[in-house]
Amino acid sequence: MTTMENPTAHGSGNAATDKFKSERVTSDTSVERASAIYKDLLDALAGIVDKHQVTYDEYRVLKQWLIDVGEYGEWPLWLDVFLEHEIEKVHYNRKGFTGTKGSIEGPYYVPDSPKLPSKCTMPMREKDKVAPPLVFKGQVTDLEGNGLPGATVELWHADEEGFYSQFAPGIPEWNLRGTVEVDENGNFEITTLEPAPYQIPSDGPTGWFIKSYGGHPWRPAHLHLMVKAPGKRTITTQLYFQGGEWVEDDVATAVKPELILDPQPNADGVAEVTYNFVLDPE
Ligand code: MBD
Ligand code: FE
Repeated sequence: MTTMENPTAHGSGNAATDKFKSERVTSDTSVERASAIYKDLLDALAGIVDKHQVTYDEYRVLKQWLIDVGEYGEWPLWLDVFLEHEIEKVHYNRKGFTGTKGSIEGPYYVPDSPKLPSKCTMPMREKDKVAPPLVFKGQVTDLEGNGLPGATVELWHADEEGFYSQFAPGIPEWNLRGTVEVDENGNFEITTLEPAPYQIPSDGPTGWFIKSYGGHPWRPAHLHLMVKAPGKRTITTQLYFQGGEWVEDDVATAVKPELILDPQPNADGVAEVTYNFVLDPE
């Protein structure tokens, strides 16, 4: 593979930025609330400069890095890795959810993935099948345990090399993405692949940032999910794998103990796991 074909920070970052720009972004924040938030933001920045006696050289390096993040299109990546987990915590705490735990969406969700029946195999290439197959099944219910027949389970995840379709070149548009329509009892059974741990692109400003504080760029292997049902609150979450690398040390701080799967071989010797999604009322 040549460098051109590699999903560089520039390529995947710009794809994530373009995707975000195509979404409608508004908030009904009041002027009073905006004023309070901006004041605290500026106070926090001033406090850091004062606490660490930040120099002019350091200030210029910061300015250059901020410009670079924009030019590489990496703001969706940087923000989702370092800030979204805190936003997600506030979101679910404020709304008092008691159903399945959420986790961050990350930069690589694409809406309107092709519909798949309740028992299905995710779209994948022959070459993806070097990864071990995974049977992922369960039921979508309300808080009382009643199956929700109108629910959908949107699933998206990286391939065996850690690449997401539509954000790395040369992958079919909807590879490892789908919207699964549950059956009349809210059940689904999806055959997919066990994803590999994910490395944040390290050849761009987010990667330089991580290196410069002596961190690592890894996320544990994960499945992304968005579960919806009429009249219910949508859950955006991720599922991880027991004992997997980086589960205890996710660069994006997005693992919760309730979201860790422990698949076991089924009668065919294929790793299988059941996970039920419980949705709060709207
Ligand atoms: C990912 O796959 C991801 O899930 C997050 C949160 C950030 C970067 C890449
Ligand atoms: Fe991801």
